[in-house]
Amino acid sequence: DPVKQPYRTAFHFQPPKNWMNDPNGPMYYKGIYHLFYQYNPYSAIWGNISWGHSISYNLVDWIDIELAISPIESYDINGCWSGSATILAEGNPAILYTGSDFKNRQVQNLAMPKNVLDPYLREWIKSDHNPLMAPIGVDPQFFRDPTTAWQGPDKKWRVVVGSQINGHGTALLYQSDDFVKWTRSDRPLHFSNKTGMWECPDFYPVSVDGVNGLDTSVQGKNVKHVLKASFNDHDYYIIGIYEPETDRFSVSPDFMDSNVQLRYDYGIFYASKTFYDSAKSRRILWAWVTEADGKSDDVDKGWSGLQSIPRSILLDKTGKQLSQWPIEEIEKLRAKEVNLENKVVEGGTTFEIAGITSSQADVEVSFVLPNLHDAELLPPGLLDPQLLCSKRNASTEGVIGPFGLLVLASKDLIEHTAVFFRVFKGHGNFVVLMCSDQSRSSLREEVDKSSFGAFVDVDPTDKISLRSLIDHSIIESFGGEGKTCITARVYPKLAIDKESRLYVFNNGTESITIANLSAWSMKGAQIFPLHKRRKPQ
Ligand code: DQQ
Repeated sequence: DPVKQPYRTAFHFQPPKNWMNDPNGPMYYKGIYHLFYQYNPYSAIWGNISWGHSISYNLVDWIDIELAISPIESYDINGCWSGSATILAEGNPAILYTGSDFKNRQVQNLAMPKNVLDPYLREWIKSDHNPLMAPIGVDPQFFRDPTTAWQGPDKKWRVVVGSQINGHGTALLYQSDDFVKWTRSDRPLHFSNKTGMWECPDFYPVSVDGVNGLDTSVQGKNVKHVLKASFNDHDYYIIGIYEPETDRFSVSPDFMDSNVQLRYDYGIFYASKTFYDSAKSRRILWAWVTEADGKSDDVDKGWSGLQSIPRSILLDKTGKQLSQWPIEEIEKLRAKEVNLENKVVEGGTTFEIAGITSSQADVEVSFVLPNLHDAELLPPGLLDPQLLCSKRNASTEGVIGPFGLLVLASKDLIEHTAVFFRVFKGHGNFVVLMCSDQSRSSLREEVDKSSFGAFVDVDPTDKISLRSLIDHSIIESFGGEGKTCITARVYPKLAIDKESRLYVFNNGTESITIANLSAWSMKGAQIFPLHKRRKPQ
């Protein structure tokens, strides 16, 4: 009932009810996409962690099927925690996951499909050899989340397990000939004394000059490698060169090295995982998007947690960062469209984009800016973009901006979330700030309304683009064609369903021009358990 469940999403993946966290073991197998996820089958709070399982032909519509892995063995009785799938050399999938064992120690386990001919992969058999990796010489509380494995030129499998050594983030490296007997390398793949424990590491190649994603074992000249780790509530990544002969991974800058921390997303986005989609030669990123509402509200609404829209991920042309874009399949949900072209938005004005279902929408807009010579100076001492976004929020007048969208807005704008840009003069260059300002997103008090922000590495004398996917209680925004992404959760009281509106605003003194704006109503994806599928007509 949409009236009782104003925050349930229409095209973001969520199970029918209960708690969900990390995406696990995403893969493409025999024409079907699989998504597993950390799931509590009994309630809307974390616990009894099992692997939920959903399958899809298009990454948009999902059939939720039976649990794939449940905590019933001595080596996973306290939870079947995160892990990854690997397609083995003969084409069969295998899952490595963390078990919290009968003594609450973290161990790594293997599960294989009962029947590799079943494209749904409904039943999974845990290996008789479990646990395959025990926390010997590592703290048993900090030993989890195996990656997808890759093969070196010596045909040995390698896998990384997240850990901490002396309190610092570590990617432990294991090797195996047969995927069952694993030996830890003396040297971890990577270590950083500037962070704590690394959860859900991910390690994969990206192409330096191509437009395709790469399978996890690809190595070579035109390839760089990405290491992602989840810590401090965020997913950070570094880019480097991996030598499979020596298993050395060299990076510059390292995690926390420079004042620009690379993150997949500067909003709410955690414990992410990528996989290689061999059907479309792309690498796809999934992440858990938590609630920003009180725990008791989660229990009342009966569910907690979303998955992001799957994103195609590539090395950006600069080679210095990644860029992300919602998978093209999501565009099949676009329905009614409204368009604008070459529209001047004068300073201090706001206008509505009417005619679409604004609570469930996809908006793409590109802005052309005026001469930037009067742009404000980057305020000294305010170099942290998130802080800058909360100190100079959407209602703080500027020169070039703030300009952008007001989404999930009530008629009188009492409630709205502002997704916007501001352009500053830096040291000999212009600096583009992107913000998602939730401070006025809801009249409800208990909601976390922190602002998010990050810089966008684009030239503002060119166009600046923004895309926002709006789905009732989530706004995923992509600035500069996916160079900077910000995901927010919001819980409006007034701006729900048909009461929700979309506006463009410019709170700078200078006019800006909308080169193009397209906004679409989005149809709902079909996300159902198997027994609730609609019969074909
Ligand atoms: N969630 C899992 C762990 C992982 C954490 C447990 C990250 O395996 O480290 O549900 O959100």
